[in-house]
Amino acid sequence: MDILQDLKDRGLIQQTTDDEGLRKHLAENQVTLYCGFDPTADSLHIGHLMPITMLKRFQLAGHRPIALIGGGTGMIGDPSGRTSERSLNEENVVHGFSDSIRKQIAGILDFDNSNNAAIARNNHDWLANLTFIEFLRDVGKHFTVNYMLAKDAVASRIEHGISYTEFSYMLLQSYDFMKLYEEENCSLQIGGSDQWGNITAGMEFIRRTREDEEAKVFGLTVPLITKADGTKFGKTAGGAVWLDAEKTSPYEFYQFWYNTDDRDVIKFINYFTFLNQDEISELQTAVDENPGAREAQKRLAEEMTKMVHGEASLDQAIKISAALFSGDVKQLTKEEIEQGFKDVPTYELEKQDVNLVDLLVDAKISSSKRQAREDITNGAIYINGDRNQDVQYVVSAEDRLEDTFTIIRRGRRKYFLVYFK
Ligand code: 383
Repeated sequence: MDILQDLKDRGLIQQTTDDEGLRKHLAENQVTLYCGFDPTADSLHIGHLMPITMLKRFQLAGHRPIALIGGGTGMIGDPSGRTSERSLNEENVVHGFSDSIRKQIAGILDFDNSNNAAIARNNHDWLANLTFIEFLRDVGKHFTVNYMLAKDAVASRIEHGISYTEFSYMLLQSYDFMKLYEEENCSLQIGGSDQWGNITAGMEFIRRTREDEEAKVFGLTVPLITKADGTKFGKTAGGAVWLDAEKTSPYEFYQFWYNTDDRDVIKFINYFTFLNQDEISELQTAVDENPGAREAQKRLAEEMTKMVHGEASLDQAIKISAALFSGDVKQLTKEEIEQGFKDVPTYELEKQDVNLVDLLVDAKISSSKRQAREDITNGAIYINGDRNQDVQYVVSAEDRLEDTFTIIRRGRRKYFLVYFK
């Protein structure tokens, strides 16, 4: 199997440093490759998923992936793709972030495989002990400032200024590549297209310091993800889509993928899932012939939620989605209600019986008492999924799911959550 061709067919390759050389290298060797992740937050987000699944694709093809946690580089801050200086985090904060990130990656790559187990390394292990004198003599001496200034990440920042700290970042990443080349026989670094400058700097460094043996190292980047409607990928009204279930619930995560535009869905399936081309062309037919059924979106959401959160969380996300769609919300558990109704207008009050008309007004579900009565008699009001047309109705303990929630729906889709404390 030609892995490079498979990746190309999926649109996963932006650039390689030497297409033919890399194809041959991969065909003839079990290649050790790496991608780095800086601990700049307590969780990775979906922008990191393409490189992670990329590592996994190589692993499935028999190669050996290294997830490099940037415990050292995370103390410095990569200027790549950024218009302004980063603020520095405390060392113990970076350590905490490193741990969380390592665990997230461990859930996706296979670390127990006997033939080509993935490994995790942390560049804090070697960068933290490097003295400044050593660094300047052994690393800095191999780079001209001219070369560094020409890199996009630096050039684009010159006008507004870049600290010496961030300016130096590419040297640290270069040192990592050299280190992993020496210690792990790692010959390929992958990353997003924002990493091209850092990856090629590392290759340059390896070549200069190991002139003796004509080092064979390669770089590969994945494309920036674009959307048909021109908006930024990976952002929702609520901000970034995180891999941490506490920050983005599995239901929200599922919904994010489910809401993919028809024009993007097949592209994303190629980018992110492990479905083969036959399965993908079937889904393409489904999009063409019956887009309303959203079969491709459903499959994408399922594959991604299962990969990141596991089967049980996927089942739950599907259950919540179905309940919200049909209106039949009574069978949801407390946790499921909390997940599914996180972004729904919520009204809190003490546990008590309350007149429905008053509740509709107080919770701002209806604009006035008169409107509330009209909504009720028109049959627009549902309590926990059941239509209620009684203007005298009193909402009581019986209407509290899990003794806590009353879910009110107005019309077909507008949900409100009443939270009895
Ligand atoms: C650190 C040390 C290395 C090699 C790489 C690094 C991290 C790298 C970086 N990467 C981004 C990050 O950490 O900043 N300098 O958030 C992102 N990556 C990957 C991919 C991506 C990049 O982790 O394009 C998106 O996910 O390369 O922005 O020795």
